[in-house]
Amino acid sequence: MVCKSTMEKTSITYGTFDLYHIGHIKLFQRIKEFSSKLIVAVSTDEFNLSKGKKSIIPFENRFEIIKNLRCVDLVIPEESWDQKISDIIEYKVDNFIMGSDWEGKFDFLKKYCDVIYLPRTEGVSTTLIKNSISDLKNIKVESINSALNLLQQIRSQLS
Ligand code: C2G
Repeated sequence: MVCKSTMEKTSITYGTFDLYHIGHIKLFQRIKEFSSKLIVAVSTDEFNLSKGKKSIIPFENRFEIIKNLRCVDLVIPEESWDQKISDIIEYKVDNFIMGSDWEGKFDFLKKYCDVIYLPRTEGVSTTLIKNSISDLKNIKVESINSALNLLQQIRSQLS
């Protein structure tokens, strides 16, 4: 069997990549350190619903963002849990790579290619970003309410 050098290897990774952040780019950059080709499968909105996820950024935009990254060579839609084996065969994938929150979940793919879990980037996630946005919204609502109360107090003192 001809042993490919690192830089001739094709890697694939899957994800939603909603509210694209540094954790996603660091994953892609680390994958490209040992692969010449990076394929990214972006979860469609319909597939996300089956994952119990609703992304803020629609699929078309998430797909376009990832497609325009210098470190990404090909982007494909992820429409089901079951497409990984056929993707690995179709694209002659050497490495299936995911962040460590998926540790062990895709070991069944070891029959088809190397399976690698890379440490997640700590301190950032789409969920954390969503929570920060809703916190900001709440603070804004609270401050508007307190301003209205103050105005009403002033009005009642003036009348
Ligand atoms: N990730 C990371 N560091 C973070 C956040 C995410 O390394 N701080 C990685 C995750 O481990 C995953 C990838 O980025 O490998 C995409 O994460 P999500 O967009 O949350 O994707 P997910 O919902 O996990 O979908 O079939 C696999 C699924 O589609 C994965």
